[in-house]
Amino acid sequence: MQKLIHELTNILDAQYILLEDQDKAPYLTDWRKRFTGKALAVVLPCNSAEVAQIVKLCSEFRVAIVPQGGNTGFCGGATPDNTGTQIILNLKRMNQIREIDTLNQTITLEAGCILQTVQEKTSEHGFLFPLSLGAEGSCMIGGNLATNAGGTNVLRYGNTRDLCLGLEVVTAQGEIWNGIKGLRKDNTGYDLRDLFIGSEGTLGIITAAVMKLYPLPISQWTTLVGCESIAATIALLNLFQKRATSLLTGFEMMTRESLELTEKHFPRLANPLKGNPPFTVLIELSDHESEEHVRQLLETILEEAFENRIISDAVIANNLSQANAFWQMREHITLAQAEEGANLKHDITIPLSTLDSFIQKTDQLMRCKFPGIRIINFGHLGDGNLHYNIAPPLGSDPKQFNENHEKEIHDLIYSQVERCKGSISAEHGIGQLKLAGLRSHKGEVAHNLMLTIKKALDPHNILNPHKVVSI
Ligand code: FAD
Ligand code: 2HG
Ligand code: ZN
Repeated sequence: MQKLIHELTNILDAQYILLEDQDKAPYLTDWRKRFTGKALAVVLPCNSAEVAQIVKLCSEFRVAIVPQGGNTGFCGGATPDNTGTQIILNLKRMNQIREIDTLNQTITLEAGCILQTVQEKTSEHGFLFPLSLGAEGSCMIGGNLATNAGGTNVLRYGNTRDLCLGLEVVTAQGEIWNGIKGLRKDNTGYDLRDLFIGSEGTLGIITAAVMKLYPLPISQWTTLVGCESIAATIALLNLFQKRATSLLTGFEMMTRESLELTEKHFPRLANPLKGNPPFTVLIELSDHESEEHVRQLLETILEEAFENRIISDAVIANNLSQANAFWQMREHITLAQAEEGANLKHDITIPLSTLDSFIQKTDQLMRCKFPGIRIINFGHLGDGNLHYNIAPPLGSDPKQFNENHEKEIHDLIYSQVERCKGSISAEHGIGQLKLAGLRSHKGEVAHNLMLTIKKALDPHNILNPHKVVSI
């Protein structure tokens, strides 16, 4: 391995090859502190040519590479194993915006650009980059593409995949595939771009991308609404979809238990709705016409919802800071769970038509089998995406509880997901966390096709081995 390290110094300045334990430490543990690994080195290339040379070298030495962006992923995809033989290739130095094309409404940017920086830069040019998620201050575009991240704007603008027009990728052989094109139509054979998106660093290293931009809305209105049942939240969603159509840009659901936990750790973010109703929905409308137009529309729809007894309470944000506070309350549920201690996450999608049945049945089974557990259920209801997370009973030791019950809890919840024809990963991916469950969830045929693709593109298994699929 000394020879590999020596040859790396022919590619990168020594300061960008981290070898000391204290220098490597920040890259070795995931955001949730669920996985910790060891690494031979952490390398920090600054352009695609350097990435390609590193991959070529690692391929010759058969040394595995773990690509890493902001290290905010939830499935341990960016964490190496504990052999100390893998190299972490972090893309944070590749953070240049190459071009903003205002006529084509696209941005060409490098993988290490931080999402929030991209949002800010595009907004300075009068455009919206619609990808938005709680980790936007630290996650990177390459990581977003590699996980096909979702977030809070999916119901209007789609997942990261839907925002991407072109990619530049370093292959497992250390070649650079230049797919940097800003085309909205391109039917020239197999879709390589879509193959790399969502592949979590197992098929190639994304070094740059062309992403779509949209006009900035003139006005946005945010409201919090109380509902007594999940069926009512779905009826409300359908009402907004019908009346507001494409103006509906956010529809997030939070249960009473989720917001109780947020209030416990962040008292300033208590639910402003009286009595913290069983279900609180955060709704956002975005308009390109005028402030009056969207405000009136919102009020009309809420009136109809009150009349039809779909909602029991509503509060409309009066200003930007109140709207931000509503969003913070929503986004702090994850942070409150982290403060509370170890928990079990289930990032699932269920068709809206069976969501009510899923929640009723799963809640009932879970509470009966594990008395005292707290079901921290919230998520992007507009996409049928629940974060059906489980916090251990108050007073119990979270680590011990999870050790004793993790498998049983996952099995119970995922069996209900299968019953309802849902997905065991809506937006966070597979990584190492869900590797074992993928085969049975996808079925033999789909799983074998995935293995075939992995073997064909990465025959020496050097790109993020034992993540997503294991060959
Ligand atoms: P990392 O965590 O560094 O990596 C994730 C995976 O991508 C790994 O498998 C890694 O090997 C691979 N990878 C990274 N960069 C590259 C590259 N350039 N080329 C190839 N492979 C690469 N996710 C959502 O989908 N929706 C949410 O609403 C959401 N909210 C979140 C809120 C919080 C508070 C946190 C902490 C996380 C949240 N996430 C969410 C999860 C996470 O932010 C996303 O998965 C994000 O896309 C990961 O980006 P990253 O740069 O941190 O990637
Ligand atoms: C969100 O929607 C993220 O806030 C995190 O996807 C979900 O904490 C979670 O489980
Ligand atoms: Zn989410």
